[in-house]
Amino acid sequence: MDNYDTIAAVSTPIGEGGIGIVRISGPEALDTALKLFTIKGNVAAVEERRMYYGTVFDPGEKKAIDDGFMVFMKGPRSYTGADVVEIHCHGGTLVLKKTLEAAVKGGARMAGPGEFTRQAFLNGKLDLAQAEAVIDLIRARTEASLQAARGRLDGAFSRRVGEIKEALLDLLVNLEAELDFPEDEVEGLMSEAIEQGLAEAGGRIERLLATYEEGRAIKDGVRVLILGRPNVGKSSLLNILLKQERAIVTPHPGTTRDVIEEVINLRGVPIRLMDTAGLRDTDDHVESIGVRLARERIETAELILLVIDVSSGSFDEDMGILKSIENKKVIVAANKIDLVPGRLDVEGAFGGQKVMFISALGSTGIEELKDAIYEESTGRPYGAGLDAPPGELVATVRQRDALAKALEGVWRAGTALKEGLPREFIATDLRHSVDRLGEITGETTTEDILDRIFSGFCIGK
Ligand SMILES: Nc1nc2c(ncn2[C@@H]2O[C@H](COP(=O)(O)OP(=O)(O)O)[C@@H](O)[C@H]2O)c(=O)[nH]1
Ligand SMILES: [Mg+2]
Repeated sequence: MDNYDTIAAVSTPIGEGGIGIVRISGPEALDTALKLFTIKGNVAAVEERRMYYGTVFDPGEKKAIDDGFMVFMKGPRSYTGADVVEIHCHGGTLVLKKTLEAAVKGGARMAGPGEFTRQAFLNGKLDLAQAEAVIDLIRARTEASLQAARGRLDGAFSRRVGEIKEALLDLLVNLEAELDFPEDEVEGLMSEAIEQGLAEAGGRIERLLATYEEGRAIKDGVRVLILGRPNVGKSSLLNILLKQERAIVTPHPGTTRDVIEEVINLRGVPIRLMDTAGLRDTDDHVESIGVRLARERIETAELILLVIDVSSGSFDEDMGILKSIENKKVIVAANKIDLVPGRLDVEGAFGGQKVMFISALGSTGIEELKDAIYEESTGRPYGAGLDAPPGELVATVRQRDALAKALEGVWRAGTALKEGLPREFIATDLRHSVDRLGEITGETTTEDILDRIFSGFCIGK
């Protein structure tokens, strides 16, 4: 992939639409576009940021494909930072395919996944964390996800990382000054200041790292599995959380057989809810497949709502299920409290588990249950207020890992300082941390990392 290529792709989704757009970007963008687009009327020279009406045609066959508009955005004032032309035609699959082919005949190369955004990154229009946010914005399912992605795209998270990096660089400068003038009387004072600086920077990285669970939950959503014995009210709970009659509810055990999946917006977090067949040994062939499917989902679920029926008298079977999901995050949803007077000691029976009392039928305790799901999903109580604006939350594993490595470097530097190791050691550790922070925004990065990030994009982005 060469940043000086002129690339082209369909930037609107595949399928029928009122309008479809072919985007061309690179040094030859305008020349290429003019090979497949004739502007109507007398135009001496194409001005930037102006829509021109005209005909799209195939430069080989000289046959018209469609009519439409073209707009030229001269680099660096464009999305990619290079010259960009967008051709707006009708949003037909064949129209767009032929227009793209015409662009290729005109000299452009077909763009790879995310290559426009990659050009934008290479041309310094976006840093790497911002580039990652582009795809998050496109995929955002809830208002909170959108706000978070928008903030990251505006550079909120990158600025936060940049500030910490600057602080570490200052320390590094001080250290290096000291290396040049190793006079004893300055040393004591300097050490103290550096120690303080390290502790402060470490604390800032730690606080940022602590936002990961919430940032990730808001961005990617959380997979929540509803599990339990037959007839405890799993499907009723699904329906009430969805606010619609999605799963069939009957007094007969074994009603739900398939896994039913729906996404809800729970306090801003996209939650993928899965209702399952009740776990029990059964001779019914279809039901037993349902039970197997339910068990298979346990692996990938991030949170399990174990529904129990408080009116059932014995929790032995429920305890058995709980045992089989020992290593998972679990909320016990103690259902049907409308049927029992007073509070049962469910917490005692399920020692150590978070228990929420609800009535799916009476719609009691549902808001509290939602708060609990939010808290378990994000690691923070709902409504406690974010530590940082949504755009500053750590959102990807890549960002989290880089921060964790940067933190290690700061810790190592601190230890080296306390142990009186040579200043060079401390400087090396600090430089390591600075580089890891630089990776987040892409100042220090490799082709490999870029390939991995942009391969997750669609073609045309
Ligand atoms: N009294 C009462 N009945 C409930 C409650 N939740 C569910 N039920 C009833 O329990 C039966 C089984 O419910 P269902 O949701 O199909 O359970 P599932 O087999 O776990 O999916 C139905 O008759 C529901 O109306 C509740 O909170 N209180
Ligand atoms: Mg059911």
